[in-house]
Amino acid sequence: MFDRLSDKLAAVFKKLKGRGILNEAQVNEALREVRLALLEADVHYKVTKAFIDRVRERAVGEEVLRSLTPAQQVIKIVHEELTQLLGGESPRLDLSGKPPVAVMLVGLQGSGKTTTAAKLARRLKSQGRQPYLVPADIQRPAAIEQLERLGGDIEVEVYPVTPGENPVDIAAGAMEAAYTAGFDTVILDTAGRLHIDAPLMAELKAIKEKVAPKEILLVADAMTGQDAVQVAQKFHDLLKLTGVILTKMEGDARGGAALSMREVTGKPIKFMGVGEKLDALEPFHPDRLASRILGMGDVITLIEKAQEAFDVEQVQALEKKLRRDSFTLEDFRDQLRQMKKLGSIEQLLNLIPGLSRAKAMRDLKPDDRELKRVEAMINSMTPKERQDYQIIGGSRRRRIAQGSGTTVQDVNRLLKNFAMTQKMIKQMTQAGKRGKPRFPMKFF
Ligand SMILES: Nc1nc2c(ncn2[C@@H]2O[C@H](COP(=O)(O)OP(=O)(O)OP(=O)(O)O)[C@@H](O)[C@H]2O)c(=O)[nH]1
Ligand SMILES: [Mg+2]
Repeated sequence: MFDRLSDKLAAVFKKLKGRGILNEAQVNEALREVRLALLEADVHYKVTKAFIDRVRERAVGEEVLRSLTPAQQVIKIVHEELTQLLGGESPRLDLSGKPPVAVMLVGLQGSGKTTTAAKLARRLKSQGRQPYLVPADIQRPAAIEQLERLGGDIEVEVYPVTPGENPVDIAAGAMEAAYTAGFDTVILDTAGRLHIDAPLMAELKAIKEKVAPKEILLVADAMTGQDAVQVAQKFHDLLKLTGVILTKMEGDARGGAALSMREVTGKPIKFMGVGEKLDALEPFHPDRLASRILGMGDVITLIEKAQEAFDVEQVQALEKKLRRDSFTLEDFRDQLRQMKKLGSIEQLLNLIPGLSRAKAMRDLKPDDRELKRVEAMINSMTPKERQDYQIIGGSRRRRIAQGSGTTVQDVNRLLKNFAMTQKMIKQMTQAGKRGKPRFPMKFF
């Protein structure tokens, strides 16, 4: 995400840091380079200019230049202003009021509305709400099926459209149905067009008037840069948006859309889509994204991801086992499963400060096939073997290999790795007992 912009800014600040004491001309020179980097990332030129002016005003002050760490101060100011530019506070969805509350998703064709509707439903469901998905899109024959399939994947009910129903009737009918069935959040997926046109807008307006959605969110493709901002402006003029969801942020979106959106439209970005899978939706946190852009990493998101993936009780149980020195192959398998849930290592590396620039590390993708093989081998063991791997001799190894479709060498390797892990854990927990900070065992 925003790799080029990050690289450019890193280079500017590296030069700045190398200088020690700074004068005004040097700060101005650095800001000129920051300006170019932003323009190249497709940030709106007016937004860029206003941003640089704000940073300059603060950065060339006496206090900064005469401080002992002027470069650090300048970076801090850029971080703060970037956070402001991205919207300052982390926005929330407003779902207050008498249920069912409607959330309406609008946007151009292919921007990700239907996928985002399902992602949002999944998220709200995990927060204890009862979402209801509504396909208010009869433009594409397959649109309804697509939402039904996605709803099936996340076990969220989808409003059954009666053939011939128009989108306004669908929206109204769905609100009724939600009320009767006790769903508290109605997520309306609407039709997209290649361009904003009058019939599309009239249809969306009619839906809005009919169901009075609490949130009207524009779903915009971050890859389209400035166009996304223009589109937002137009939708806002006609519909009065309450916020924006930027999709496809994980790719090589240059950043222009995210960085210009708030300043140009005045509307907050509430979420960002970071992949095609239904769990790839992140709340938009301006300060964290600013940190990521400046290569400072995003530790908070990392911790949240870990907490989501790791079952706290399971971790506590595991910790107890480690203390008692009884970490078995079964626990090892559980750990592997949790690792799989955590997502790709590549994604995680980007969140760790200092590591985000270590490009080489990004090739370190976890090999899903290898994880599966290991799991298969452990599954092929008897409970007794899993409790005590030392009893696994030659003939047992052959049986396990056969049962799991692997080779004896694979089994040998697994047992060797496991023995090493066990030893490592022992050292770690002993260090812990002596009062040294313990290594976060979740990540071995
Ligand atoms: N990489 C990536 N792909 C996404 C993201 N969100 C959506 N997509 C993909 O974008 C494509 C279009 O998504 P849809 O949800 O069908 O878009 P839509 O706005 O409903 O499209 P129409 O209904 O035709 O207007 C699909 O292939 C999605 O998988 C995202 O955050 N990242
Ligand atoms: Mg759609």
